[in-house]
Amino acid sequence: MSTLRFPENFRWGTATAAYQIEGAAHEDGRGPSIWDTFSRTPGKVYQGHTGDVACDHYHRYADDVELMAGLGIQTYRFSVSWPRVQPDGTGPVNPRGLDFYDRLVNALLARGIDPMVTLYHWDLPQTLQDRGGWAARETAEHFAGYGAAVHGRLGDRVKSWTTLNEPWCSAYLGYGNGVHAPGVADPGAAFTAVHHLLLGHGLAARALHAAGAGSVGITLNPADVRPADPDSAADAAAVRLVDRLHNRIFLDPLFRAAYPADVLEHVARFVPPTFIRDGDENVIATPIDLLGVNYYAPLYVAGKPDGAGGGGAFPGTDGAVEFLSPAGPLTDMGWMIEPAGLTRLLERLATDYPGVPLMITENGAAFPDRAAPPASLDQPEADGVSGVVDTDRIAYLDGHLRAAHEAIARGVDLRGYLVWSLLDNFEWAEGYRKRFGIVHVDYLTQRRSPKASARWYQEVISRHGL
Ligand code: PNW
Repeated sequence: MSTLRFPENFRWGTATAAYQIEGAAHEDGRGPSIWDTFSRTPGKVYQGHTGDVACDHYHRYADDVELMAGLGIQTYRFSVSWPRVQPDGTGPVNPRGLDFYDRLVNALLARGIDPMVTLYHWDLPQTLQDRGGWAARETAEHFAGYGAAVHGRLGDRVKSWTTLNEPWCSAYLGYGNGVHAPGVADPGAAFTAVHHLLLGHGLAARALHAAGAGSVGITLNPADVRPADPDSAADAAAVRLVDRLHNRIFLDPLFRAAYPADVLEHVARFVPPTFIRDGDENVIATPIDLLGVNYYAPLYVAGKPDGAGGGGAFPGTDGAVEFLSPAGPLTDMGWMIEPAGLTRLLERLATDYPGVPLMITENGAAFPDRAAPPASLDQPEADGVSGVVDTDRIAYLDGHLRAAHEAIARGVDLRGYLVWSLLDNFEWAEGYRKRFGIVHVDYLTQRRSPKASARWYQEVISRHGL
């Protein structure tokens, strides 16, 4: 008997992203993306790993859909590769690229799995980067055109649309500290990119709604920012600064149609905010149907009035803020495990930005493979089990689902939960060495084997609770 049941319409699923799983980087007319360029640049990605082959999902999508169906997955969140659909990011559409997503969507629907399309999960066409990327305003306009083209092909079957995944990462890691593609390290470019990403979201949301899209949303990675010392005024100031640059710079224009004055002041220290034009904020605030929340870990910060802080990915926090080293048991990414942060974050979003339903569009953990103890002689290993007994991942997912349930109990309108990720995959700058999958991938053979967590999740779904 389950003790924690979820609301009737609550959806269970998994998530992936195009560059992390598809491979087939040179097939069927796909153009290069900034991640192709970045991963080929020596020193940018662990051991020079690239997404050239990845999980070969482009050729194995049918098996992957069967795998999901077997696990009882209800919603599958995947992203469309912009340079597959529009090799130069603008201009002619490549029908063979769209054909792939057409096949994938049909396979999902045939197995009763709801497709949830993300239009942009970081693989910007290289041609657009050569013209300035997200630091250039025209990219926002091209994005809306691309989104309309994808909807034109899939919109008769796909009801659920997400414009961007984690613009925080695109802007701050891509243009601020250069840890992600395109590898630019320029504070002004980072803030300009924030605005053009949001503008692109708003223009695409309008285009999708005008074309009759069922549900349109955006996925953010808002942070649960905590003070190192709850009694310290300096730490409280650091929380406000990080909250401003991590959360409110995205959430306020999206849901209140205006950048906060303190955000604008901060941005103006690096770049004149003339790239924000009259009317932009209204475009960005185009009403949406869903806010996707990706949550992995909280952020603990301390204020350093003496300027001795280490700073972080945010331009202008250098010196003033110390990002604390995570404490307690950590995941393989070195990230903290604190499910209560998810409850706090969901409650805060529901309170400060009411009226938009929430969905956890990513939650999960990287852990190194741990093999099962050798099967005893009278108990052979169950069929189709990888031998990876990831009790650490099960504990992580279980804890965060309880935290999500707690948020629902406190009144948060939470519509579903998607595990990151279905498969072990290309973990960006970390390459293939970090494994987030509930299904193990052997990259030599491309063999997929469900881990213990996949079986556990299958049961959670069938019980509709814990
Ligand atoms: C998210 N950080 O990325 C992405 O949406 C996924 O593609 C990714 O695989 C997953 O989380 C796990 O990392 C992030 O450095 C990558 O703060 C890096 C950071 C945050 C999110």
